[in-house]
Amino acid sequence: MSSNQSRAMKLADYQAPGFSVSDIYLEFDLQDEQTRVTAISQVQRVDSAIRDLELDGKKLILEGLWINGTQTEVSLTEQGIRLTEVPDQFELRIETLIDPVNNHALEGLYKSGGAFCTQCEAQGFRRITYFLDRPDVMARYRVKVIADKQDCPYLLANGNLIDSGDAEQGRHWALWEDPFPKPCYLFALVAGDFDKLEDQFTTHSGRQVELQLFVDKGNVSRGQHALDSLKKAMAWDEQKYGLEYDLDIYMIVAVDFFNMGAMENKGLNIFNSKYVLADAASATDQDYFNIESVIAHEYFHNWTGNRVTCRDWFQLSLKEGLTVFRDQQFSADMASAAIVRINQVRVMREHQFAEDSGPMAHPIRPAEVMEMNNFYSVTVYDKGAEVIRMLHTLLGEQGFRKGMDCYISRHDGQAVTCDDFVQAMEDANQRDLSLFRGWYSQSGTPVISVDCEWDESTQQLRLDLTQKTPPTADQAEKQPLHIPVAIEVVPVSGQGEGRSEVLSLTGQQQRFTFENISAEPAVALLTGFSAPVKVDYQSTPGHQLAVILYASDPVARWDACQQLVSDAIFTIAQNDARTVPDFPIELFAGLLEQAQTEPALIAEMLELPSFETLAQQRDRIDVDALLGARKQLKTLLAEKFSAQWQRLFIQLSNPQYDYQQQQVERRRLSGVCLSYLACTEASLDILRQAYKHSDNMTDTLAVLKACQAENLPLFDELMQDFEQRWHDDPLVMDKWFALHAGRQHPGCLSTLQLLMSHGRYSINNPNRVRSVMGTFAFYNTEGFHRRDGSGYRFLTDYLLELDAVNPQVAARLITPMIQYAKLDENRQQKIRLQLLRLFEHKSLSRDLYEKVQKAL
Ligand code: 0A1
Ligand code: ZN
Repeated sequence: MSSNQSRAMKLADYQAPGFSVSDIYLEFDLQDEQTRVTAISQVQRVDSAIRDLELDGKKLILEGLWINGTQTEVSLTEQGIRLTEVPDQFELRIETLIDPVNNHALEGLYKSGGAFCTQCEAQGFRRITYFLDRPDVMARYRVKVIADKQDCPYLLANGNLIDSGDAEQGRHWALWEDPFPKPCYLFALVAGDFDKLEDQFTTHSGRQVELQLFVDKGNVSRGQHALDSLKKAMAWDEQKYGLEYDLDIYMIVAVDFFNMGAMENKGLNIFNSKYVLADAASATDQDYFNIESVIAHEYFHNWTGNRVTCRDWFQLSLKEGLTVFRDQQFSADMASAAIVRINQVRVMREHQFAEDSGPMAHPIRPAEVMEMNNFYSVTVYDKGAEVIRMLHTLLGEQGFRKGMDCYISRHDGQAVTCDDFVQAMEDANQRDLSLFRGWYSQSGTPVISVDCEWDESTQQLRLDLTQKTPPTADQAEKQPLHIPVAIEVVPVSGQGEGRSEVLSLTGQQQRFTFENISAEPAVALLTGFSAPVKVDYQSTPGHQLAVILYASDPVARWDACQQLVSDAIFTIAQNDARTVPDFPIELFAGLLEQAQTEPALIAEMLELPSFETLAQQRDRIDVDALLGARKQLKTLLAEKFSAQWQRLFIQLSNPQYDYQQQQVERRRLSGVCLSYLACTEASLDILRQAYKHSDNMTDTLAVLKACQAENLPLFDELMQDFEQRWHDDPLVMDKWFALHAGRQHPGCLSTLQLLMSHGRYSINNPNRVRSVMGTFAFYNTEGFHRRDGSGYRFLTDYLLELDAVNPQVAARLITPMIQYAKLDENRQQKIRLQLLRLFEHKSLSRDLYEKVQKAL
């Protein structure tokens, strides 16, 4: 173990800070390799028993430290520095030097393109100055930024601009003040040259807010959608939650080098340019959707995260689960609620269930953390949002709003815990949520087994539900949870009324009885995906068909479809690809007939479940058989209905591109048609024409994806054309990289090598790395899981290189390789070999070390 790899921190060991910082003045003299940071803090002792002040710091050169004006010696600690026997109240001045240009980890202060920018969540502030780098220390900030006037005409920080001026040697400065006390993870600074889009928003109470969006020069025309999204989000939060923006200015800066999606720094959001820039030619409908959702997410953090923040990082889901839930509600209101929900269910089943069943399993409020960056996870974010959604289901729309009002008014300006949130929900609704609290401390995916019987003579329907959470890597013992199980009962004949209800499953086993069910019922369980659980229910194809046809809940209809098709795929896989059951064919015939009436939902129903979703349905999988079976069914459905796919595709053509719901739905369905058409012989001309006549990135990409998935020779031809057109546009080139990296063919490892030597590739840029290696590891199932283990070796070689540059991104990329428990013994062994190589590497980062060590 190297010095990078320290012990895990435990939630149970939390101690309130011994000191507070009421105010801090920061001065940045920005220079590429030697930026001088002066920090002057007003420090107060809050716990008289704590005599020494320990400050966090990383990769800093300490130039000097003064207590009340007297230069003072410090001792070094593992985490930073210690000041012994400090006064009860004092002014602390610290001068440090940092090196932004050589900071490729993209935490703290770094240069992205030509601009200086910061990323401080979770523990990046300690790379800027020595400080109490923890979210329960909240201070008021004043920040002076000094830089070269020509290189950095814009000097930005949190809050309001209060003064600015020129300095010597072609430099200038700006002074910013943020009136709201905040933890240091919300600090931000940007200095650079940009194009600026401006707008205004008048809040509910009549205050004018300046909106400013900064993008790379020449990109103004691609910023409008982001700005429009921001205004929608601001209006929505007022209307839905009564929450108004609180500063006079809201700034968003788009940068090309960013580890994550975006960051909610107070008044100065910093975004990965991928979640800002869009126009019809270069962005897909999905990009437009994502931009709206991420812009909203960061904006919503202003209340759920910034005004009310987290006491410690174990409480991350307090802000993230809640804010994801809020952005999901927003997206559902802006687009099609059903489709938005279906895609969230996919994320849960493909990624979160996989995390739960792997070595990194953790509750939404982890109890133990080695490297905090590893806990920005699908569990904390997406399962966290599902837990909030369950509260919403249990308390109802109004009850949830009452709870939110109580939470915000009670804790405004504080750093609090997940328990405080649940307490507010309880108090506002006079409800006992003690059993529900288990969702915060227990990891794993509960399985609900269903035994269902309808008695024609008594007209009774009996449902016996049993819940069981299998043990996870982090926890052997599991308790029953409070699970809202939404169900819909529909008559199998389609004649007569259906019935919807939310059952409260609280015990390990519980019986529910329904009276007056006069006709044979089909039961849809977990409608709307009412809880993040798996359901084990042996329904019949006939009943599944009834749900698809007659249920009112679109998610249940889609789900029944997926189940039916999954069953068929597993049957084919088991039969060694001989017989294909009839029911998917009957199902598709019906769906294709109705396709025009509800294009969006039918498109989702026609999409076969992904390999990852299928994998989560079994304890053990045979990769090759499953891939083969999925492919076989796809080809069969493509050929069987080739005339229908073709007809439908032609009917779906759109007029000129607009990001507008009806068009989006038609394009989605038309893309699905193409994906089937590409499996048929007569498709070449259609694909070529579709590529040629496309006026937007969504349709273009649909053609390329279809060709890629079927490995058509046309793929290379079109990709060359695409590259020629877009080689100067990094975000579009990411799509090109990803298409190549995801292609399943025998030469895929040499393709990867070529891609990484491409002039537009750089290991320093996380977007490029994700588009090539991320796509390969997560989605090129065939290539990554090659039987000889060469895919695993390839990833490992790369991780060793990447870890030295950007450990955060490296630790994300390793995910598919640590989730190996379902694979066959041969593949498991090959993976372990590679994990051992990593484990034995001398200077492995703490990020990778935590994951590798857990996986071994
Ligand atoms: N709070 C941000 C996500 C984020 C987290 C960590 C980062 O750097 C290590 C950057 C962004 C959000 O939820 O959007
Ligand atoms: Zn967030």
